[in-house]
Amino acid sequence: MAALLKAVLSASEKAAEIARLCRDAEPLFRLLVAEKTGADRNQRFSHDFKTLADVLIQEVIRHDLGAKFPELRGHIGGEESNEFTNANGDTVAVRVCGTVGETAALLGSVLHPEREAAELLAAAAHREVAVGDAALDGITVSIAPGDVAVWIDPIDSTNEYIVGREDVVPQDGIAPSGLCSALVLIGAYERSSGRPVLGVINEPFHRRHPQTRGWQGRYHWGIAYRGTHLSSLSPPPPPQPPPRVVLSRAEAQGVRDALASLSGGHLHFAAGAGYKMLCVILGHADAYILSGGSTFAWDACAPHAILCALGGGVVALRDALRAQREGDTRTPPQLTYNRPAEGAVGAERWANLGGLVAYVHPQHLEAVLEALAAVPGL
Ligand code: 2IP
Ligand code: CA
Ligand code: CA
Repeated sequence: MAALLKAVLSASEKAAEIARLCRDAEPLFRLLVAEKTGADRNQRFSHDFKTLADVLIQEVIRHDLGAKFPELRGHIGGEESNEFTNANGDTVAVRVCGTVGETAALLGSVLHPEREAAELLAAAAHREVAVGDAALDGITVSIAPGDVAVWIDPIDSTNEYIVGREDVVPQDGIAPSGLCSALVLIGAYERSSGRPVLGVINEPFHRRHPQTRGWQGRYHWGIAYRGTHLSSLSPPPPPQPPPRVVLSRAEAQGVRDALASLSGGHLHFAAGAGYKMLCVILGHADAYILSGGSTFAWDACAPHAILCALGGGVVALRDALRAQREGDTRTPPQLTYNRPAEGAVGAERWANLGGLVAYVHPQHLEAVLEALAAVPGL
């Protein structure tokens, strides 16, 4: 009875289709290009449009999950607010309406005069997307929707999505940038404990079909719920030292240097917080380390659930280092997703302020923490 998993996978597939549509359908792509070239007159409009793609995807996921599981309504959060100011200065709350015509009219009021774009998006929002995945049939774990809440990042790595480079060559399986790092992330966490329990990562731009040249996506999932650990991915092979690490290009020099010594001088850099966690999930890297607070609950929840399903996890870097300095030898606590940061406002309430380490093997987490112990400022 993997009803929740099936619903989240279907929602992620629909989200991926909308993400591909916005790149492939001419009237929609024009708006993305307008964002890139930044022609003055279009700038505000295209910025709004870009946000609209994100907002609409989030609203579609929220709508579809809430329709299937009324217990989830009011417990589905995400990166985007659904409030939009159109070119006339009117505020519009973007949502999926009862009919495709109503949704098209609502989107039309945001995208005016781009009616065709509004109609394309509305049709995609109302399309039935079912996941025919035989691997799901044997899953018996049942997660009560009333016990969980959901975080959505409708498009992670928006910059790469807009720029849309397809020619970036992966190094050791890790693409340093490019469209493939744009991902849909949907994670569920237990309301009472805040622990991640179910995660889906959808890669809308996994590869071009060799013949048709159309985009082919793929998804990965994991469940770590009350002692049950299941994933679409095979368990990782035993750990091999030294850990291979992946970092943001924004990472500070002290952290880079310490990790370079740890990993034999070879660091990987990639765009997208979700993509870097995916690299760990897929075994292309052993750890993703971020020293700053530039990720949020919606970036980490879905990958974290998959990492837990594989025996790994995500911890707050600064808390883990502090515990280590105080001589605490226990495994550091995992990130949780149900409590906002005290005193913060807006998105910052949900920032992972203490940075993070994502890993599969606890031995690699230990090695990373040891390597970073003496970095000034951490
Ligand atoms: C971003 C995105 C960025 C990432 C940042 C996230 O989310 O994943 O790529 O920075 O932390 O918050 P970096 O690439 O340096 O890791 P979004 O694209 O959804 O804003
Ligand atoms: Ca993000
Ligand atoms: Ca995003």
